[in-house]
Amino acid sequence: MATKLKKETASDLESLKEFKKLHIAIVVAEWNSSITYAMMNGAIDFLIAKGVKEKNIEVHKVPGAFELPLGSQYCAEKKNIDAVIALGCIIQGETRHFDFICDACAKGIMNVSLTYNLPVAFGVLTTENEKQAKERSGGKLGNKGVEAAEAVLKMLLIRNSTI
Ligand code: DLZ
Repeated sequence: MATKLKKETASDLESLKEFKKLHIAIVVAEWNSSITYAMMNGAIDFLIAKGVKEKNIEVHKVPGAFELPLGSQYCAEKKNIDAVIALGCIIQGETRHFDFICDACAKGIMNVSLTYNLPVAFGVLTTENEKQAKERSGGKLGNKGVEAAEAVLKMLLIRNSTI
């Protein structure tokens, strides 16, 4: 059975010792790894800063963003996992690959989240080029890996304030 948090409001992220009990899985795509690993490092640092224990954060690598839904499902099936953070970076190329991968990835991750009733963050950049991706993975526009990590913590708080 996954850990139960005490009831807290979603805006109360600063001071939650309950985060120490959480087990979080990060599923990260190896495609565009200079980007996705920067997102992963941002997510890990954020979780630890909020009180999640490093030993309770597990990282699983999948080949590309197309594999993120199944990788997330493998993690969601594990009874001790409280939330999953899926991280990827899909960069527009010359073919229609981009559209198919984005679409499959987004729908697949949402399916896992709803099927397993578990927060599964969509930390996937869908950019026109590498420059835009760099700006969003620790550059001037922040780090979407951090935002994905924040999203799952907030969803766990929302879950515990509604049940
Ligand atoms: C094939 C492919 C392409 C063209 N582009 C990307 C990308 O920008 N980002 C990404 O994460 N993965 C890409 N892939 C790989 C697919 O996600 C997938 O790994 C392969 O099609 C094998 O199923």
